[in-house]
Amino acid sequence: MSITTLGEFILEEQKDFPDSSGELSSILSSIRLAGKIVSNQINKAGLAQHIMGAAGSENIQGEAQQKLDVYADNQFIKALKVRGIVCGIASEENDDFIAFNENNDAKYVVMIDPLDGSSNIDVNVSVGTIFSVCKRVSPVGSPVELRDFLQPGIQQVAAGYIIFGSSTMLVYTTGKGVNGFTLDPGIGVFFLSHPAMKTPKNGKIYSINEGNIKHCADGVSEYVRYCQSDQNDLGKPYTGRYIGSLVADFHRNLLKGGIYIYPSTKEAPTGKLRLLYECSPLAFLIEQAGGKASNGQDRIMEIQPTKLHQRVPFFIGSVNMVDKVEGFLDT
Ligand code: P6P
Repeated sequence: MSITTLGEFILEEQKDFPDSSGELSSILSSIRLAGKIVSNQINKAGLAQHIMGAAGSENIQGEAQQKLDVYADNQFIKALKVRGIVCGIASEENDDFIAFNENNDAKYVVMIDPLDGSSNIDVNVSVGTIFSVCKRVSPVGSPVELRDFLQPGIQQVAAGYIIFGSSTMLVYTTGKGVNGFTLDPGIGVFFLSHPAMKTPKNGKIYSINEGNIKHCADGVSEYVRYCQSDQNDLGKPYTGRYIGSLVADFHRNLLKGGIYIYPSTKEAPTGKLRLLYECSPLAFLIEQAGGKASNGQDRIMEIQPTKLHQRVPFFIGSVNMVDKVEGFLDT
């Protein structure tokens, strides 16, 4: 089997891009670079935390130690800005979008959650980066505008995630299927390890924070009871798996089949997860892998964003499982 690196794969795929100037490839390469840098830091987080002084103190080089999610945010912003190919970024870590005024001639914008689930780092649980790429809608040559970011998921030209787990993997799509690359930390290269990823139409894993069950729509609790009963399509209870880290739950369900649910709750009436840089990119990926993503009734990819950090209820995974829970919500 040929050993394909992420770099070779990006170049190969670039031949089919409508914009063959290589800008999209350069964006993906920037994300690859920042991903390696962040992976390196995460893998020694425990060391930093417990041996090189707790976050907030000075590290051994005498630098102020940054929290890893701020650190990750800075790395992705730097990597995307320096190549002049992105005119602005919307990040979970920043209230407003960041305009790269020196890149007004660039055609793309990036939406990113630089380190989702970062509170899990202290307990050594997998975390992840989620990213989405769109072409700007404002005139090239002018400063980036809010409307460049408020685009529905169907306008994405690329989307993906990096999972920092037992290994670091980068999984992405440009609309021609989903491919996964695993980092060999010894040589700092991502290798194609999961070509043409497809998610099973059915699964037996459901991921939801069951502590919210009493505070969400009846259809959701009815679906959870269906999963836990012997009267479901499996004839036995599904497996409940909820890591509390979206990228980790999503990645496992993508590979094995399953559903992840973050519904609207009393605490989070419009859901907890963000449309632009969590739900839309993962929806692009799951649809490309043969799955489905909705807010319980509408396709995530067709929701028109109105705010940068807009939250939506999120049902994503195996198509038959999303259909099933939508049926319970419909009643
Ligand atoms: P809860 C992490 O904060 C996150 O955004 C996702 O990664 C995760 O799935 C979810 O929130 C966990 O939220 O309310 O169940 O703790």
